[in-house]
Amino acid sequence: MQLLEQLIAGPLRGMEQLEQQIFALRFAQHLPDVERPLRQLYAHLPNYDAWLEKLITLVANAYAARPAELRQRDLRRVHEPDWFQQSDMMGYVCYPDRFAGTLRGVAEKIPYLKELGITYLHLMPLLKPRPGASDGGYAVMDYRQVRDDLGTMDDLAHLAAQLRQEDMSLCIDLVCNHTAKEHAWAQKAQAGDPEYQNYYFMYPNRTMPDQYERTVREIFPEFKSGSFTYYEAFDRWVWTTFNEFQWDLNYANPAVFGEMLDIMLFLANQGVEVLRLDAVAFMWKRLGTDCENQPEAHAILQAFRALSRIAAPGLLLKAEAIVPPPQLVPYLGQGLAANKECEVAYHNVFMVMLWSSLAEQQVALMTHALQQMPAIPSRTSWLAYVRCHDDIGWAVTEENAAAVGLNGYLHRSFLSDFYSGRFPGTYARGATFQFNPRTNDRRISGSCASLAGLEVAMEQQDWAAMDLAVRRIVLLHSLILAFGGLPLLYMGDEIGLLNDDSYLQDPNLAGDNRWLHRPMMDWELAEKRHDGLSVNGRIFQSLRRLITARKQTPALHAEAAARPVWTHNIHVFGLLRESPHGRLLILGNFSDHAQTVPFYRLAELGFDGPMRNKAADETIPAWADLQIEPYGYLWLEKE
Ligand code: OTU
Repeated sequence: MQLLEQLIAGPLRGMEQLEQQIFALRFAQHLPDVERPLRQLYAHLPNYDAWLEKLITLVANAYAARPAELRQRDLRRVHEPDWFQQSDMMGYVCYPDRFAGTLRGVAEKIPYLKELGITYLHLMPLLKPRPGASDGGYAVMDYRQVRDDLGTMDDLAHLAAQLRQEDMSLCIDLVCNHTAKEHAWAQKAQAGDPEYQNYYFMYPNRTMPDQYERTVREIFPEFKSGSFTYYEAFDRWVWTTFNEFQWDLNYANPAVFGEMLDIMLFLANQGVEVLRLDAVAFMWKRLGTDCENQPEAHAILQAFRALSRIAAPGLLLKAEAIVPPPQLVPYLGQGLAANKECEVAYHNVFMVMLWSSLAEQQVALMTHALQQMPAIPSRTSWLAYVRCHDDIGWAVTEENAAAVGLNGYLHRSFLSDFYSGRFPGTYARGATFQFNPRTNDRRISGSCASLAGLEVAMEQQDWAAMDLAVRRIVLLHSLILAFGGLPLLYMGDEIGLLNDDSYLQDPNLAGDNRWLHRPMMDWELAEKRHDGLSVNGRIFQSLRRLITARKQTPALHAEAAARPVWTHNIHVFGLLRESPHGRLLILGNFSDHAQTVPFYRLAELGFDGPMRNKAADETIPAWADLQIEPYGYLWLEKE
């Protein structure tokens, strides 16, 4: 407690007594959760106690610097901790430049977002990237500056305030696993400063890199082979998991942890409410392992959370870990850390299964795979999404495939063939990303609409095919909206934007076909959104109706478990939601033919008699078998 007195006499000196007391309260409340992971990470180091004091002082400084309006919002969040789990939450993800030119431009588009019912805006990487190729901004050279052409840090804070006015929360990326090699730390390391060389993993020869490379995965095998890069200028091998210009940070060095925490709190004080922590699985390296999902990576996140709760408890942490379910779920906290790690995480498996079911027109694999997912802590939530800026990697395990009579390897191959347009008769148009000849792994790029068949249908002027493509797009979204987590709509999908190959003209982008599905927002096309007879208007209006329906369905609160159920029709996916707010049966027909769910099965699940279909706001007198149109969907609630 001596430290607390020092803080009150120091950084918190100018604050009102009540504000100081609030700090003291949070400090006492979160200290055990701060100390547990930090001891695990750094207690063996000399000067650990002095370092910890400095760290807490940093937190106190951030608290003192936090604008009053944000401190008030913190209180609101603490009083309503489930705000991000509620059914009125709706996310939108876009590149600020591609959506609206600049941050000021984004502010001008707030009415458009409101029209869609958006309450959460994720702006793709916007902190100052290295010049030239920057992996879409995931190579940051300054975390305290905004990308020049987008605006300034003040513009960002202003935009956050404008969004708050409209009850929208701002999310941005924090690329915490690596920096650009142009970052000031990396520059000092290159100049030979041993203090900063210890911010990264640098080796004088191949001894260690060779040992590590025996067990680590290659993430971008087409961009470069191996996880290390040799630099002649300073004669070192540097750990570069992703691109050559992205240097992995060394969190075994407590200075790195402190720097990143300071940056987090700085961004939170600009009004950022959610930080998407990039590539968190890779934050700790251990010889003899794949260097992913190590216990220490979790400890880092837990410590980030507990410390940020003291200064800015309104801040949420979002884990970006595209890893198998048993490794993924712990990012939401497990055991002692349940509810005490990240609040939200991407549900990659659900996304993959949506596309898998669509290609197969069958739902056995999705039903089984989702049934295998461990439960998540009550105060956390999945992010449910159809598409994002990245490729789709076929996260289908051998076990799950085998359980439903499929061969995992062949099924993954089929999916790659189907979505790259190679499979005979496929409607999809996409591209292969990062072919790995050693595993035959082929990930897929392509926009939602193009993968769902809209591009081919438009080219062929085939109206029936266009209709089916629209139905597929809406079906997938109806499921992410009803899943119960926080749904994320990816920019342009609401108007069916197609693949865009203009990236091939830009030498900084041409080598990375993920840009195929990162188009410029087409505002002219968006004008058609009210024209229900146009393809684009049909998609927009269907999604908007569904978003409205979601907001009016409190049973979609994320706290309730969603359990996949067999519908006794192999083409129809069923999801049962049991919530204190009510029971819902979500149905989705993945086939291009009408399907029937037998009455006896509905009755078994407790869904017989008059029901409300919340997705279309209609009453269904289900005393007989239920007919579902091609790619149709229902959100059933008993009257
Ligand atoms: C993330 O993705 C970003 O979403 C990508 O856009 C970046 O290129 C990358 O990090 C580097 O910053 O490999 O294919 O398992 O968890 O971290 C996407 C790897 C990726 C993923 C993820 C990575």
